[in-house]
Amino acid sequence: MADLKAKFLEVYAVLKKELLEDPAFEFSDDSRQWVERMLDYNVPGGKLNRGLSVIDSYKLLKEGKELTEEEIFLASALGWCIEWLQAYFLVLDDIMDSSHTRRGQPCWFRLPKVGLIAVNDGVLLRNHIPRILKNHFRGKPYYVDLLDLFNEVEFQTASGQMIDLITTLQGEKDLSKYTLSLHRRIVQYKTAYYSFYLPVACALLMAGEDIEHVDVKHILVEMGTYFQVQDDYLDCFGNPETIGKIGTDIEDFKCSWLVVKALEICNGEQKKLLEENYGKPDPANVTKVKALYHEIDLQGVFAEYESKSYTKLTTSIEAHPSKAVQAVLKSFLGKIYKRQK
Ligand code: GPP
Ligand code: MG
Ligand code: MG
Ligand code: MG
Repeated sequence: MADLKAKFLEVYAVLKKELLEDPAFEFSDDSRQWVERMLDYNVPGGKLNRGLSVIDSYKLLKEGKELTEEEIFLASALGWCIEWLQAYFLVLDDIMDSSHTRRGQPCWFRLPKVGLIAVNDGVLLRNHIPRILKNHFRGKPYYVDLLDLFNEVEFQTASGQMIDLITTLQGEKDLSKYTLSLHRRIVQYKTAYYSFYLPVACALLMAGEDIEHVDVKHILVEMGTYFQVQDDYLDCFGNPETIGKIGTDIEDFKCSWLVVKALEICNGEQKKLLEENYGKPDPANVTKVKALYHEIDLQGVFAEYESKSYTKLTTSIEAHPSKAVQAVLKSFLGKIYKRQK
């Protein structure tokens, strides 16, 4: 595994070098330095779970056959395309969420020399993906399907992000619309498709399998939903040192799983406290919301949700007809169950 990660990181260096020598643009020293710094700051510093999953999944689909160097390279390149997509989303998401830190460092747009140049950097990161695909997959029979897959998933994510944002609109701060079904809709689109379906779909395309035929979308979307519930939980209860970011969901009036559950449990008085304090930037308001979350034991509610989700997902996985696909899904679930970051 350590070996695989080292190889994966070597591929990053190759892809970066190609992008910095892209013949479609005449780089000056300044512009090349900017892009290099921007990539190093935003692309490789995460857990790399999504990217590594492509190689992992491809291997499992090949059922133990030794992968060639070329296969490892290509699966890694696809993995990096997902990491690029993630970097693009996060650079922009942090602006939209007014976040301060990411992966243990200031958000890119918070750097004094960067600011709103980060918006264009996001656009550049997004444009790097088809360039990587063109450089390495143009001759492959699944090239068009890959482009189509990335486009579809990006559209779904941006649409999910839109509903995440418009539900918090100022002047319409109304907690009564925050239900589990709204939450599910938001997280399915903003997180599950690109984080869970996309890596497996990439591996399936590379292995020459028909994505629709294999029927894994449903389980992966369920897993992605569980993953975003964890993200919502960690936003409030996680250790910022470990998760590398400071939560902003309460200040941002987000339709987080925590507030949805709190609304289900609260009595009238507690609901009033929530209405008065949720979605305000003042730390005093945030503290009151957090104290209420503790009072109603949301940690316990989450622990129960977590173990129930695990059982449900395991049952769905075991019902899948292919042992190889089961192995892919179990490996995924194993990586995120009870995660602390
Ligand atoms: C995660 O939401 C969702 C995304 C990163 C998708 C962003 C999509 C765009 C089109 C920009 P989040 O805000 O809860 O993530 P985090 O907690 O990591 O900030
Ligand atoms: Mg965010
Ligand atoms: Mg967000
Ligand atoms: Mg979050």
